[in-house]
Amino acid sequence: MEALASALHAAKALRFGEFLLKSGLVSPVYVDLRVTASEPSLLNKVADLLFQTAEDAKLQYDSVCGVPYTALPLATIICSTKQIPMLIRRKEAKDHGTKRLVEGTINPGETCLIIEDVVTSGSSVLETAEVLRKEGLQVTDAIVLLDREQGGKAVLKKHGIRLHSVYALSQILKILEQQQKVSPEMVARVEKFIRENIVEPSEQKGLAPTKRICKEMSFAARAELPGIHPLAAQLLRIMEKKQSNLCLSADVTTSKELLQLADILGPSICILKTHIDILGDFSQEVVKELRKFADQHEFLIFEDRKFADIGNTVKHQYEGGIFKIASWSDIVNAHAVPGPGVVKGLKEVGNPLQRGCLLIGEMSSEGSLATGDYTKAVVKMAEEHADFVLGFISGSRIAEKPEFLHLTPGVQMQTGSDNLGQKYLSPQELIGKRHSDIIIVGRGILSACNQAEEAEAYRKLAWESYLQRIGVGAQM
Ligand code: S5P
Repeated sequence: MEALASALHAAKALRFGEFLLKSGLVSPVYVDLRVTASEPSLLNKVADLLFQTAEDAKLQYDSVCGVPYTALPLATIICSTKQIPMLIRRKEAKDHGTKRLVEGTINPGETCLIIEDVVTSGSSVLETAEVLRKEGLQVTDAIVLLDREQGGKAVLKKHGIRLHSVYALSQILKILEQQQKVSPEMVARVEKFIRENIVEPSEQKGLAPTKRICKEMSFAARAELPGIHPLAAQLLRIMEKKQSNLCLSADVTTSKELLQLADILGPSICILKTHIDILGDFSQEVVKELRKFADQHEFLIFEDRKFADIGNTVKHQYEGGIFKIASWSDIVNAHAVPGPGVVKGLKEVGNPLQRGCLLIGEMSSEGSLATGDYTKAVVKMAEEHADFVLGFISGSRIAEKPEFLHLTPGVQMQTGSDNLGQKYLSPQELIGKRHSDIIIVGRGILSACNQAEEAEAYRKLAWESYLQRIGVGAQM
């Protein structure tokens, strides 16, 4: 056990430092057993220990299935050396031929043992178990090399699977500390991280464990991410400083009202969103004044123009015309429906001016067509143009990368809808549960008798929901 721990550390299958996980968490430990594929003797040792663990637990099983992909070679070695039938789970069904999700001979009623490299939340083991169970197999036990002790065992237990691990993370830490490969300070950091990031079993019966990430990156930490768009970093710093993740949708039709809102509500907001083409008395003077308030009260301006044409046309719409949007608006947004040309066109104008763009991934209106694969394609487009796209308009977090900001409209304390299909959810739901970053509020504030007080109420609710989400707020 000690020798293998040391070999895993030497092979960099276990690393210590700062690692940005897919979830946005920064973890002090990173486990990547894929590297063992290039070290045959290590792979054999791992396979042997996995098998021994099953033997020690006196498990009875008819076949073995490795969770794809890292555990596939491990299952292969076990099955080959111990002469046990193997089943191979496909990640996706073949789109031609047999469309099987599991390859190998399936005898319904037989028991299949699952092999996995690392368990965190237990979701990968569960997914494989679910596929096997659908084929009529029994799944009662899983063997894992390393249990990160973040709640996966309890999640699996809830779904009728006993988890047996060769190592628990705390054990391996102790071994490496004794071998003086990891400092006591690092051990304490990892232990703290593990304690604070426990996944809880889902209340409902079903596949996915509740994605309850107790601690995720703060806005301040995200502002410092190496690849972040400078405007996103500026916005995140403003949010942290003003304790505001509120964007005011200033949907008014006169310049006077717009400037009054900017001045009076300015201190409560991080962004003021305009529909500049609904002003009946637009002039360049009003946007000049608006910029002054933006600088004075420290908020960004977001012209909600929703560009949706070919690159050459949007370039002109962004730069020229009467509005000259690029000259005064920090942020604009665009539909992805024309394809990447729309972003490329806007970028030609926006990038030299250090502007940024949000892509519309989802909409708050009833019957919106921006869903499913369309939304996924929007995320991909954003990733390919991250030098200009700083995030999304969406109903929830749609991209994993913490560099991207998520702004959500359709927000009121009183949930429901208007008579034209706008749907409203609460700030707590959107920030706390759907992991959006910024709420966009229009009529919820504009129709109040005291708009300043109402804006403050929305700011506080959204900010407290954020604090609670990152694990530093009071229970709400
Ligand atoms: O999906 C969307 C996208 C946007 S940008 N749904 C929206 O409502 N919006 C905008 O957010 C909309 O154009 C309006 O300016 C604001 C919502 O206003 P409210 O009065 O319904 O809060």
